[in-house]
Amino acid sequence: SSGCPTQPHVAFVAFPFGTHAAPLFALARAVASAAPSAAVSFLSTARSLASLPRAKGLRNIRLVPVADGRPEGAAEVPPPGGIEEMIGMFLAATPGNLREALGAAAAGAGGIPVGCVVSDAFMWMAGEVAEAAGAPWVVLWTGGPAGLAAHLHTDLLRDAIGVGERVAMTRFKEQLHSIPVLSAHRVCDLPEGIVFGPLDAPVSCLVHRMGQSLPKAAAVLHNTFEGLDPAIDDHFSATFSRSLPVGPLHLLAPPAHPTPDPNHCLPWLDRHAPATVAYVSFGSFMAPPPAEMAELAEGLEASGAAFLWSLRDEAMELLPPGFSERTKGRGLVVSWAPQLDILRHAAVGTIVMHCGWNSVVEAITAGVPMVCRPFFGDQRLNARFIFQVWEIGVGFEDGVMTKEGVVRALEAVLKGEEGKQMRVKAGELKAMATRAVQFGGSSLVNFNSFLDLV
Ligand code: U2F
Repeated sequence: SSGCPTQPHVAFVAFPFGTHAAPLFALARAVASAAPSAAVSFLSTARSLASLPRAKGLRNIRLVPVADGRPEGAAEVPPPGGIEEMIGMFLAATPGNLREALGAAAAGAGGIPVGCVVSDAFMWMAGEVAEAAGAPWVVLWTGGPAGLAAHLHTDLLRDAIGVGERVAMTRFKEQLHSIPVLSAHRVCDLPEGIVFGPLDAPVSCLVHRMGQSLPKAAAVLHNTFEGLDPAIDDHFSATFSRSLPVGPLHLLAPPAHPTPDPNHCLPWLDRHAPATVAYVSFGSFMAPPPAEMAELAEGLEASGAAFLWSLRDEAMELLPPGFSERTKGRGLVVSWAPQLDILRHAAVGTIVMHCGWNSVVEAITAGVPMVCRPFFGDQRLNARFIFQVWEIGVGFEDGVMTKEGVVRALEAVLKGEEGKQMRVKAGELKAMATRAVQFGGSSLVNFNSFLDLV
């Protein structure tokens, strides 16, 4: 109709905790560069926006702060309840803060109203805000596909298994037959907050509500690629209006700048033979409990393998006394590492990890076998895919790291016949992932469908 603005305006709404905003920002950058005439607004809290890499060279992307729900002036000191309390305060401020930020986004874009809202899947309330504004709602799920399946079917799982520690414990080893796409998985693999753990915690309620809301979204995007798990692909296609795997996002929208390497990890790797180094990383905010840290350190030492360990500063003091001196030369411990570049380096033979989905996708696309020590959320489900279904990694007996377990795992992936097989299989998945983002590949085709939609 006359007076209707022709310039499209897409607003991205992040879940501003952990690494959630990063893959959504990669998607926003991809939209901004594929559609230079579109206005793109990226909404997150000021703290989260500050942690993002700059989208240099993209003039059509604007960062829009969302109120974090904390009292004025409290911004710099973390509350006593830590991240959980911050999440609680942020959620309490929704959806008002989102509505306000969408208004600010429209004003910032010269009055062009937001025509489409793309949110992190956690932000189900963005769907209601979008609906009220008459805009379609699209979501990005950043975790592993199995985790999404579990959240979609929380009610069914609760009926089939029962809830509470005792019920769940007695059925821990049972396979999840009630959800056919998860039949290789077990009750104990489920994220906490579904049948065991804090069912009423804010994040548990959030993801439960998310599972109920996602079928209403115009499309659900995933940071994965078609063919990685065909049964789950089909299940999501049947469940969602549109199910669009567009990953690996780090290949679809590569970082705009080379990642800095202040700790000189890459030159260090250059000095090692192909596929000999164990890279150790538990993601952005996870450190194993102190006793297990010590076991891991002893295992790395006893294995004789070269290792590169990304370990947050606060956790350094948990290393056994004299560890650094004794492993000097074959071990490098740094507080942050350019993980993508490291995984792609020929010297890296394995990653010892928590199975956070971003790292899993990064390791798959580098063809690197994994040693899995999952902790929470979707991580145990991801791990079972890795060592049981895709056979590109190993886990630990009883799920915890011991010195002997670490030695055995490294031996298997770095030196054994088993490790060679894993490398071959990981290489096949790597090829599949690479094809998906090339011309005519499924992720690129899906990304273009998404562009049409927004
Ligand atoms: C949560 O996972 P995390 O954010 O803890 O872990 P990852 O998904 O593995 O993402 C970590 C990212 O940080 C990068 C790494 C990944 O992109 O390359 N990184 C790095 O560059 N250098 C380092 O030294 C260490 C990490 C959650 F805990 C999981 O359960 C979810 O699956 C995940 C996705 O929703 O989010």
